[in-house]
Amino acid sequence: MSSKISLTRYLVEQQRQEGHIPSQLRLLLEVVARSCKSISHAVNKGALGGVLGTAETENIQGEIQKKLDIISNEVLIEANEWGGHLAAMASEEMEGIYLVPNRYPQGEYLLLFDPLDGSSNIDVNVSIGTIFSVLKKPEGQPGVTEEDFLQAGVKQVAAGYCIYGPQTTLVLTVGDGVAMFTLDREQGSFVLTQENLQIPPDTKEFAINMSNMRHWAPPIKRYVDECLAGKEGPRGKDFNMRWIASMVADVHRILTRGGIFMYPWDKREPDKPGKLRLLYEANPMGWIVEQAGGAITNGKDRVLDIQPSKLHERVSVILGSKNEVERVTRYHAEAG
Ligand code: AHM
Ligand code: MG
Repeated sequence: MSSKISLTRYLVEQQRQEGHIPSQLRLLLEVVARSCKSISHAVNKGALGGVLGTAETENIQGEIQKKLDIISNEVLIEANEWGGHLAAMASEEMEGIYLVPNRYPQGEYLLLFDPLDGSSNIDVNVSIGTIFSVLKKPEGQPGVTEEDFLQAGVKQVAAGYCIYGPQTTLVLTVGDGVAMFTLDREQGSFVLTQENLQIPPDTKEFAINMSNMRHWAPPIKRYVDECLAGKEGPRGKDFNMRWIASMVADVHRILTRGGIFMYPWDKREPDKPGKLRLLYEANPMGWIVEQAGGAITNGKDRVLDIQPSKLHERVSVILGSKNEVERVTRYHAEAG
């Protein structure tokens, strides 16, 4: 790339040329990016910033919160509440929705986020990230309710994640392909490093937590068994396996070089559809993957078509290289 294009310039040009980024949305995305920069600084400081370890609290899902989970949540709320671009926010770390206080102007967007995904990797210096999704507040009535957030993934107007790894990288879609920005620490700005990311339709790499194998449903077991059988098996090729246990990092790898990621339903918690959250994790990641030519299903249906019935709804996730996702989905159909 001859001249550096900052995130700000990219968004301004998108707004000008394509017209699909209204100015409130542009401001929103800039503020989210700025929040990610702050979170990145906190993550980088680690033990020196006193940010590692566990807080004394549990979130709504009954999970013990890490200090950085709480810090990241606060950073996103404080940065976004006053700009006039939002009506309300919802977070994996908060039980109910967060209304923009009356003292600030109300905007027309809703922001949803998993402030720090991959909590189990925080203290061990492995990549973690922030995932976000933007919806339009339904028109017609004043005020915002939880109902307003219960929109299918196809209704998203922007989605992205920021990965805090060896580099801090922001990946974004507004429905016109996927762009990647790398944080230039000296300049303090995100710089466009790749446009039009594409996930190859075929792959030889899968990502799943294999320790849960004995709990899986037969179609997942069948798919993974066939991968493990390698060249001698029905697939006729060897597969590699990777599991980082941060969805952002596992999906980022797939966006970079293809692959399939699965966190399927399993028998450990038979009444829950899966572990990952539909609104904060599956929908934004799913839209990014689709925008890059990949696919996402819950084994049966396209995840982005699911009508959510509650804020913290969970879902089974199979995403990545299109032909592999279709194969796993077909195995579910064949199993009846
Ligand atoms: P979190 O949002 O509490 O961090 O949980 C979600 C994470 C995903 O990033 C990752 O794919 C999964 O949980 C890892 O789960 P496991 O520890 O069961 O392998
Ligand atoms: Mg998460």
